[in-house]
Amino acid sequence: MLRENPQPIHLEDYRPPNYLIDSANLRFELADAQTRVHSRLELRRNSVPGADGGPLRLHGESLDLQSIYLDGRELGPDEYQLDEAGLTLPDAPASCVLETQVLIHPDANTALEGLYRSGPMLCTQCEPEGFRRITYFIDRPDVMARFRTTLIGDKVRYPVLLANGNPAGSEDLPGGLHSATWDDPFPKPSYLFALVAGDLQQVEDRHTTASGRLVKLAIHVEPQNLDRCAHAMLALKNAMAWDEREYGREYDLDVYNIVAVNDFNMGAMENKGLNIFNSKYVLARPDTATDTDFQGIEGVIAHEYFHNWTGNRITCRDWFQLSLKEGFTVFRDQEFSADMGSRGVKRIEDVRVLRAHQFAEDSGPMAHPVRPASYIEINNFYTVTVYEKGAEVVRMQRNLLGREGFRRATDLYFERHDGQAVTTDDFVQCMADASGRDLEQFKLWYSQAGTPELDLSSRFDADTGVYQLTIRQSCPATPDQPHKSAMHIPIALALLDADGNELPLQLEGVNGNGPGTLVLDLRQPEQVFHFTGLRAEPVPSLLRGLSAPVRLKYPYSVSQLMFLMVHDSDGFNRWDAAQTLAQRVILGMLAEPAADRVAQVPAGFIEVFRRSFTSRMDDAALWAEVLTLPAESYLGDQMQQVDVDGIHTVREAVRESIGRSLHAELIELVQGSREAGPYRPVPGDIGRRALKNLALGYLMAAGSREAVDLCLAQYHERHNMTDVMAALSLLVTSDAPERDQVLSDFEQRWRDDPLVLDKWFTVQARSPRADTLIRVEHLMKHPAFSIKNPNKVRALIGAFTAGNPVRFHARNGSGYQFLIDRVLELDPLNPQVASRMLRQMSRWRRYDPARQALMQQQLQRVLAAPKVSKDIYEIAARSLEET
Ligand code: B3K
Ligand code: ZN
Repeated sequence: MLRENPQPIHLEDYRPPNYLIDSANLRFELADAQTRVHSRLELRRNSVPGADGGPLRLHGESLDLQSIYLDGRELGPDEYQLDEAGLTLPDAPASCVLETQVLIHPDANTALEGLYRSGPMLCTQCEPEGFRRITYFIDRPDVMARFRTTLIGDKVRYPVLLANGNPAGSEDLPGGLHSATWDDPFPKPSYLFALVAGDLQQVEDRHTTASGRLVKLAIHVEPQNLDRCAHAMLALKNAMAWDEREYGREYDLDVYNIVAVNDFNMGAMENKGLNIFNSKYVLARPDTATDTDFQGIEGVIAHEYFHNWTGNRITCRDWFQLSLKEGFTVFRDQEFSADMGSRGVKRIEDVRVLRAHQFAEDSGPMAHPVRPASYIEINNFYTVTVYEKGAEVVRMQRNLLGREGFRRATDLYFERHDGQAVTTDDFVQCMADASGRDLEQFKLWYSQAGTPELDLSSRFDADTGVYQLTIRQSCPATPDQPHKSAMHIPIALALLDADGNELPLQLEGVNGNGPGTLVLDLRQPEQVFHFTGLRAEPVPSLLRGLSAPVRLKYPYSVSQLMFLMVHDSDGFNRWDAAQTLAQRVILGMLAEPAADRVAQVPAGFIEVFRRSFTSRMDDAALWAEVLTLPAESYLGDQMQQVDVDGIHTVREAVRESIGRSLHAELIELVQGSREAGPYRPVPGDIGRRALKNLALGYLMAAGSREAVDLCLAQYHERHNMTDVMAALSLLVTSDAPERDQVLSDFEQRWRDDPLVLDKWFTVQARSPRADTLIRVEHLMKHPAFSIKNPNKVRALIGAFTAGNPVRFHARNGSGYQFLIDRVLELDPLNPQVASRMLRQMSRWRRYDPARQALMQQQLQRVLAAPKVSKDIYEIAARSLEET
């Protein structure tokens, strides 16, 4: 907590560490209230150029130092200096052994960083800078040590004792204690350290790697959850096989342990050989988890597994390079999920997140490059830009190099940098060296913030058969970057004939382009491309699969959009055309006087929906995406000034209109898609359920009693949680007299199940009904709610502030006040979660003057509060900075 304004740390100030740690020998005497940590570090002065020659400095925070020995001799208080951030030894020799003993207090640790208690277990979270809350250490990722860890604890309280690496012995000790030792042969940074101790049971399996190594896999959970691990285990095995096949990467230890905990600040953590997971991303049974949950588990299990190579074997030199591991690993998990399920739909889901959250971040006060240049609190930079835009930047390199070229480049990366802590430049260098391509200009994607905009125009000359495409690029200013340079942007496109066939592409000056997709290299602010040999004017299918994270403007006509929506051979672009069309309809209506709006849903638009709902059921999942209207927050983002209420009203009117006009077709679709047979989270079934529940949503929007009955039937049938939640959330937002009854039925049924009850909190917090805030405040007093549990905070408070624009932005400012009250309440307990919640206010300049004033006032409260964390200070200060 702060006394004066904290100062930023800059990438340009990076210096190599002046000491390295070769080995770390740790011994934990575990107890919930107080744990004693013995540490023995072998240190040596770093001789690389640039490392400064200053004294040995170790990080340490909130540690109660008991003793300190240097090369076997106990140091007196005048031989070292202690401050609130660490320990300095002015006279340490060039090579030495440092032994310390500290006391730490897991039970009192509400920040969930370092060693803390979650229900029946002790566990850790060290990334990025949590290890310094466990013991004194040089806690930065470019200091990689070999760790050996011994855990000692009560046999009954902590029957299971886990740490990184391979098991290296265990024994019974007097006094009801036992111990286990773990040895990790791979040098690693301290952020990858982990331990878990508790009363857990495990689901076991095994995997034999391509080269024949047998790996024991185990998922450790509280006993009541043993029947919810099968999906996570399957995902892990699939991920292991996929990484061997797609990247030639094998697992390298004898065991792979996963532990599910209920109190966790984010999704999961890739600690070497001992992943710790938010239980939300492990536990699933058909009656407790939705299709989205099943897919989330598959993706996150894979993500953490993939980190073993992209993050652990090769790690980041410093935290500015975070996207080196996160961007690449997100790209890898996206591709894995695409291979396991429906590729087109996966891309749509990923782009939806990118556009809704990353584009928004990139155009607001928190905009930063994929490789940030400075930060106050690094925890604030685990962002959609570092993760999702970072993944897009890797994807573009794959697009530029092609599949095989990219594989050669990643092979080179793994070979060249194994065991090292490196930078994003090192990564791009491997891409360039393996392919012979010049990627210097491409590197701007890492250092330049903001979403580039492409302005396209075309001209067809019927006489010569030449189609001319002009592309202009620009990028809006972002904080600290008023002027932008032209980027290297891969643009995938196809030209379609009147039947939707891809035409042969002959790009002037380039040989050998066949039919299909061509990737253009845009490097200049403006470039003109000529396609020759065309008989008629084609319809361009542009930026296929979103080949670059940019905004695209092209003057499509409504009929061209309708054509692409149905005929584009690129499924992603079919969806994109539908989104553009829906956006035009909704924003067009919004521009009309309010009184005339409802009647104006264009008939043609409804017709497209009718045809789509009734004709194209071959790829239901894709059609469910195509027929979903853009989200309110995304629509708001397209406006000069967000009209919160207008968007909600018009979007609902369009939904109502679809529901009313297509009543018969939708009823038929819903009735024809009833569940038969056991639940399976496979693409075909997921798609069918998605389309059915979308149809049900349109029917409910039209207020039909038949729809209410269908929802009630689906809810009470309880075939699977996807259908139950779809029905429940529709009923909750409706005026159906049964709504409270259904809500309390759900509550009774699941009152002892924290993950399922989170869903119950969320549906209520998201309801656009007028009394939602009152309900949310009331729910905060529910016995199952706790502000100390991040999942509960996200499920209730986060769902309201981030998932309910029309109520959060209530004209009287009550939503803003509620959020800041919660942020200030949370900050002393858990600054990371408080800071995440606060981000919702950062884009206050996008709203009307009255709302701006209210939000500004609330943000000021954060800066005026007597003691706040660096985390929330940085968000509030940046949000309020003059532009
Ligand atoms: N690497 C962790 C994130 C740690 C976040 C710390 N605030 C999870 C992941 O990306 O896999
Ligand atoms: Zn990650």
